[in-house]
Amino acid sequence: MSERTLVLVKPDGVERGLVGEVVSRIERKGLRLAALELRVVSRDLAEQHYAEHDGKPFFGSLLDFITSGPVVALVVEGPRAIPAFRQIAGGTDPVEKATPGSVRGDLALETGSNLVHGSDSPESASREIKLWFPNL
Ligand code: DAT
Ligand code: MG
Repeated sequence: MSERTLVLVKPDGVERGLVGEVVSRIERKGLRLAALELRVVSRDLAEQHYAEHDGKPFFGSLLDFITSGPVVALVVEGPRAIPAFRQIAGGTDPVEKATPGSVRGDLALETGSNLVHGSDSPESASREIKLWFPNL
């Protein structure tokens, strides 16, 4: 059964020219692109996207970071797309938690700038896809 997940190539990934790298890994895994768009992120969208982290010590710097430059937003679909992309992304901390072979494990150094976002559950995916692509 197919499912959909919301993926972001964050501002560090766009700035470093890694959009193709991330899209390539998604496609080579066998997942499909249902939407792809370069977007400037408003403070309001950033706050809604990361609402679950409101109140945490890193919330302010997280919003600053995700609004610091354009992102590429994608809807990715396929069987088990949500965990499949989380595996492609790797763990949140690119050094301690992300395995070699993952985007973060291979290409990122810091938790604050870890290149990609992927929805973490069907509920999150549904909420995030509505937020980023209300017409999809
Ligand atoms: P993930 O992006 O792996 O789903 P998350 O949802 O827990 O991780 O956190 C969202 C983002 O917030 C994460 O990609 C980077 C940042 N972040 C999380 N924990 C952090 C921390 N302890 N210090 C700084 N930034 C953090
Ligand atoms: Mg998360």
